[in-house]
Amino acid sequence: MQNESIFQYALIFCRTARLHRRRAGLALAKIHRMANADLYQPRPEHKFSFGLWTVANRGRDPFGDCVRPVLPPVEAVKLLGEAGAWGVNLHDNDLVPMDSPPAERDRIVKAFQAACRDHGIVVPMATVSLFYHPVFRDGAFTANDPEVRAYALQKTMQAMDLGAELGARIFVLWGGREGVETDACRRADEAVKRLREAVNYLCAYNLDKKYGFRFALEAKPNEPRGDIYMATTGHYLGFIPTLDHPEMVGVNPEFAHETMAGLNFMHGVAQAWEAGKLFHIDLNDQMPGRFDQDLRFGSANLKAAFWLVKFLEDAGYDGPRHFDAHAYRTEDYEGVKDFARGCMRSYLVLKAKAERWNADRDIQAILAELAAAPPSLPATGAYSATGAAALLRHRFDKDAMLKRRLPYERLDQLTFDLLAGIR
Ligand code: GCO
Ligand code: MN
Ligand code: MN
Repeated sequence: MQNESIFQYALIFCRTARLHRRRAGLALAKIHRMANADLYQPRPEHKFSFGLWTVANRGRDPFGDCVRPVLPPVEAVKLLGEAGAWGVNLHDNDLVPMDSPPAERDRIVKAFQAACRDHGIVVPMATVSLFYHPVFRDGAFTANDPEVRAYALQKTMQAMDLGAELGARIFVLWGGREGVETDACRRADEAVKRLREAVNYLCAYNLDKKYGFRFALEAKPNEPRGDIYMATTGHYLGFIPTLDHPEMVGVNPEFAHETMAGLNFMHGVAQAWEAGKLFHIDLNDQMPGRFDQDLRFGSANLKAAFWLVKFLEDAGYDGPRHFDAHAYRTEDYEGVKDFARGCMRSYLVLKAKAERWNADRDIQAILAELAAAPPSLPATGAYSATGAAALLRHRFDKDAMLKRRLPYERLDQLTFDLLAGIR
């Protein structure tokens, strides 16, 4: 009898304990979920920004008309505020229609500034449309018509005035029309000279007006032109040191653009960073070999997006993380909000994964092994005559060198497992 009641008591105890364990487990999972939700929640310090032209994109393409109604700039700012973004960027004519009378311009700007204040949104970057109006059909700064070139300068100076008024400190120049369908139209080095002249002029205007802009030049290989002169970020990195004020000018690499050119985007970003020239960045996604897709960040090339985020975070890049992408043509504006939230969320998920990667013992052990050097190896950091003599004397044991393992297969699989969420 006594044994039975002890047994029953034990049974009840076990059941209660199980229940508690389950409850504790559920509570833990909830805490975990909440912590993660917070981790993936965009905050101002993440500096997530979107172009007005991205969330207000109406889904028109060369084959089909708009699928979404006009989204006025103040509405776009509201949408971004609700989605949790930090900043909004704009072309001059995203906000102020071309040739608006001054009073109308000022009214539009005031209303926009009020919307930014209401929704806690800043304007970190401004740019200029030198591609939309048909007058730029042969380019802007590189056009053959000197009147078009002068007009492009005037339009850019006015866009700088607007950007400065809105508090922007970065000015992006994207020469989408600076290119050719036929090289019969001009010498390609003449185009480089014209571009240099224009950027020099704008730098001088920046100094004259004391705007304090940093220019960020954005490359693209093609689209809308058959070929665009400054095809890659690397082209611009070669061009910048030839300017009158190279310190004032950097780059704005875009994921889609380098991917369209078949390049490794992160490598271009890393070179720009290393040169102190990563003034801005355009994040989106793109399948290689396709038209310019401007997909949601991280949606097409998960691994490439991971290496990029890891690079930016490890390097300590603290500029804006700008999404130059747009929602699928199938979406309404609720879907556009999902798109904007998705860009930021994916970045933050990959940022958390990068932290995990850096803390992973197995990964770190492999990296440490890879970096190890034999103590007898002569130093080659800086040249000296004695150091060079020691290096010339040194006998390299190539057999031993070949025996050192390079476990990149394992390293990559560990990365895959980590990204797939099973590590
Ligand atoms: C594109 C470009 C543009 C520029 C923008 C800023 O492929 O259309 O990426 O979106 O980034 O014009 O200058
Ligand atoms: Mn683009
Ligand atoms: Mn861009």
